[in-house]
Formats: sequence, C-alpha cells, structure tokens
Amino acid sequence: SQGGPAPDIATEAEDFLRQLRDEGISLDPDRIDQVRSEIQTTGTYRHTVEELRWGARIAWRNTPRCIGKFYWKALAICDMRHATTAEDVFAALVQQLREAFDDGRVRLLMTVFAPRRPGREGIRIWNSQLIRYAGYRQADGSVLGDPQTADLTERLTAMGWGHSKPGRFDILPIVIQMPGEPPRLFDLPADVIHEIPLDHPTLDWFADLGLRWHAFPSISDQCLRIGGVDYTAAPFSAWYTAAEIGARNLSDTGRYDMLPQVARGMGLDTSTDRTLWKDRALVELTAAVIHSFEQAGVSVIDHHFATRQFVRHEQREHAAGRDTAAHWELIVPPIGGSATPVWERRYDPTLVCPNFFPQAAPSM
Ligand code: NRG
Repeated sequence: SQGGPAPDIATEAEDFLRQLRDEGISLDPDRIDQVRSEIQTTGTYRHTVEELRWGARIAWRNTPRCIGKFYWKALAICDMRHATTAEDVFAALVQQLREAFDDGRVRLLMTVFAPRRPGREGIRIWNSQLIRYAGYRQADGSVLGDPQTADLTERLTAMGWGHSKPGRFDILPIVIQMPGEPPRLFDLPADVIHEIPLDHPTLDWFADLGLRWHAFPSISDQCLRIGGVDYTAAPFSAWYTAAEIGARNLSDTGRYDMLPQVARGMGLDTSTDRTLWKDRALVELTAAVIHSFEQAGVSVIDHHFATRQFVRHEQREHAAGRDTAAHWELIVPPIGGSATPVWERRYDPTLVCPNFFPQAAPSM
C-alpha cells in the first residue's frame, strides 16, 4: 500500500545493528545482510527479542528526559508483538501493572507491542499513563481532579464514559486503538490499582486533605524508535521520585494546586510571598509522599539519591566512552535543586536513536 518504508529505515537498521555489535551484544554474523534483504522485500524488518531488549535499554539510556538512567541495563521487556486484538493488548497491560508493582518493590518493566508497519497506523494507547486520574472541566472553568487529563476525560465523556459521582481521584479507563479500528475502552481491575493515601510524619491534620497518588508511573503514549522501527505502543513502568508527586503533580498551579491549603494548614501567612509559604509547603508535601510510600512499603526515591545516582551514571558512561544526554531543567529537581550535585553540571540534550518520541494524540 501507500507510504512504503521510511527512506532511511535501511540506514537506521544498519546503524543500530552495528552499534549493538560495537557494544558487545552478539548478533548472527550475517544479520546485517539478512535485515537488508528483509527490508528490500517487505519494507521493514523484525527485531529479534535480544535486539528489542537492548534497543529499549539503549533508548532509555539515550533519553535526555530521565534522571533514573543509572539502571538502564536492568530494564526487563515483555515481548507482546503477537497481540492482535484490543483485548490481548489490554490483558498485557494488566499483566504489566501486576508485574511492575511486585508487592511494592516496583520493577523496571516495558511491554512492547507490534510496531507500526509501513503505510499503516500503529497500535495506540490514548492514555499518557496506564493509571491516571480523571480531570473534569467544571462550568466555572476549574477542573475537578487532574487538569492534565482534562482533554482525555472530555473525549471519554463524549464516548459515554462517566462516574455516577465524579471525584478528585477517579481512575480513567484505558483506551486502546488498534490499527484501522475505532478506540475501545477498558476498565482496569481493582487489584492492579495501587494507591497510597498521603499522610505526614509530623503534621497530623495532613491526612484530612484527602490526598493520594498511584504507586508508580507507567508511561504509555511515547513512540519507541529502534533501528528505524517505530513501536507506537511500548508502555514502561518504574518507580517515582517523590518530588514528581509532592513538588509537581499535587502542587503545580496547573495540576492539583495544593500549596495554599497545605500552607494554611501549616499556619503560614499566605498573603505575601516573603514568608516562603510556597517553598515550605512544597517541602512538606514531598516529605508526606516519602513518608506515606515508606509506610505503605512501596518503592520511591528522593531527589538527593536520584541525582547522586545520575552523576554516577554519567561517570560510568564516560568511562565507557559515551556522553550522557540530558535536559538540565528536567534533571534538576523541582525542590532543593541547588543542594544536589547536578545543579552545577551542564548537559547537552542531544537526541540520538534508539530513543523515545512524543506522538500526536490519535484521532478517532
Ligand atoms: N512526572 C510524571 C512521570 C514522568 C516519568 N517519571 C518516572 N518515570 N519516574 C508523573 O506521573 O509524575 N518512570 O518511568 O519511572
């Protein structure tokens, strides 16, 4: 059909296979020739499981957006390229959530579905993460829940989804769209939804705020590009850095915007910025996240540990003859930045493949 292979798939494939070989991952001696002729006849080629595994790991190593790359070699892959129906895909996502949680010792896990074929759409998961809270736009322009999902929530509502009593932390259904098919909605079973109610180690009124967050992120909307092949559905899970929740999700003014309430609970004067009520509330919110996850026995790291490990990763990469691509503004944590070792370092956000790429929201 139309479209055909990307003009550079053969080049990208060859570069990728040579890179694997250079990094000591063993390939069939005639693998490059094999792939070249497969591309000539079919317009694409199929990765071996080993190529897929190392391709995904190197994509993680290459992403300039992640502070947790120290563990890149430990990423486990679940190869689900044979899943052909939305039901199969959903079952695999449920399995991913189950295995990634692992009783609170969160695991580094990616499920890889069939890549985009030349001239065809790829499999798409509409949700940005497998577990996310709904954001309901209200008549007065405010949002009940997570404003980040307001667009998705609106689309879902238009498709007939809804809660009898909408709340601040309603888990969204998963939307799966198979190539050439309309999107399908699936509700996650309760036993894979792990949430941690937030409490504070010393502020006893904190629990009354009724805050909670899900146990780990599972990013599901990025395109994983390996050797010229686009995996449009390759969700991955790992553990949280507490500040992602405490100093961003629950505190950004465009998200749950909780700083004023926390500061008032702390008895701070919020009439002037000069009391540093925002700064102090950010810290206590993040302290509450660490404390609550610890109490619940769920993996979470703090930004001091995360940044130290990032610098160790950089050093290890340097010893292997590689640079570490990074966006400084994404690596420096949203609180305590200047007290971490990444503050005075400088980074280059160079994008090389394999890597992860954002993809436009799918259409119906
Ligand atoms: N800040 C987002 C998640 C982004 C990725 N963070 C990770 N990724 N920790 C949030 O939900 O707060 N990961 O793969 O673990």
